[in-house]
Amino acid sequence: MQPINSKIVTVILVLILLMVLLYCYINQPYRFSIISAPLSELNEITKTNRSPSSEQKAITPNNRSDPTHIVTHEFHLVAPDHLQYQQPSIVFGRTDVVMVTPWLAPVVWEGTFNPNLLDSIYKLKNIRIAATVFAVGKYTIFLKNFLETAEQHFFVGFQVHVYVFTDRPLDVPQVKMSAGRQLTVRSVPNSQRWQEISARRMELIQKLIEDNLHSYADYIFCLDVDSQFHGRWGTESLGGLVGVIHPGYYRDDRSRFPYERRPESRAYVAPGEGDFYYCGGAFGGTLEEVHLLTKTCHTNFIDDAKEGIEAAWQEESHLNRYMWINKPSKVLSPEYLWQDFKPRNPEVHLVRFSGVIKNYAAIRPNV
Ligand code: UD2
Repeated sequence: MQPINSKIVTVILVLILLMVLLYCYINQPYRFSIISAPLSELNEITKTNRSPSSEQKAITPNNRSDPTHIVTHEFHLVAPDHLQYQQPSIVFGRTDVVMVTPWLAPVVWEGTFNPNLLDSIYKLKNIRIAATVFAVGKYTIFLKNFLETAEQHFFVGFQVHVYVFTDRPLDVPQVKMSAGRQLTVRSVPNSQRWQEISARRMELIQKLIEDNLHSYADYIFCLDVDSQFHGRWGTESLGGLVGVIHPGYYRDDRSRFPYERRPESRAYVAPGEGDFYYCGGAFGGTLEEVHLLTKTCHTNFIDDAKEGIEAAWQEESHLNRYMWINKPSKVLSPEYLWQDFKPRNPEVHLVRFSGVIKNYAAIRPNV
């Protein structure tokens, strides 16, 4: 009888050990993300999982005090407990616009999100936003308005680092910035062709991310300087890869989109293809996604140039080709880049950011 008893005890002990191991495995933080996320997301997990602020410690879910339990992954949205806000509905809401793409990315319109809720969620993550803006040659005249209105509307209350790329650093205006916000000026050469200035942005943004940003920002937005903010642009715009629908074409059939139509170009989009026409003047997302986008568009632009081809709308054409294949995980409606010369359409309840009216002949180095 004795050996049988000890065998039973051993089996029971092994079973208990297995159950403990299973329990630990199930409760391991990030288990699902780490196993299933692609490499770029893994980088993000590590990078954004830095020590929490005192605010984070205080409101960590389930009152856990161990900072390793704070999940900062983009797709894990933790709201502070006891936050009061209007009850959401899945049967009432805007009916005049489409709020989701066929690949189930949200399309952001005024009235489709709760700004306070989103800000509360992202405050816990202690996020940092980088923004790039190019002001080469006479385009420095747009900087003051751009920077001043960004202070009033762009990620207010969050850590923001604006990078101004210019060939005229002395012309960058002094703009008073709130706590947690800063501006860096980077020198770039001028060019005799506006097409080159516009297109070179992809390469310089790629380099900025590689050289400087990895430990300083979580998200980046790349914006045209001849623009101004009028309304909130904030946490509702965050996503992996973020595209902005161009205000000029969103009611048109795709056959009218000004995609690059020559098959020889790497920016080519064939007839009957393409989802939306996206702006070159505003795009963004996580550092990893924007790095891949800018690197791909820059490489394709250079390879086209070697074969004597320049896409119809330079980097904007390459960006449109890229986003046809690599679907944005969030799409911003034309509220996020309107044009001042265009009367507001009824579905646009709020213009948040818009291109100012400009005299191309007076400000570009070539026509
Ligand atoms: C559209 C796009 C722009 C770009 C361009 C095609 C929008 C609203 N705008 O604008 O992003 O894709 O088509 O190339 O989607 N710049 C200078 N100095 C110059 C010329 C350009 O700094 O001499 C910079 C500046 O940041 C400017 C940007 O390049 O905002 C784009 O140039 P643009 O505004 O002249 O191009 P535009 O209006 O045709």
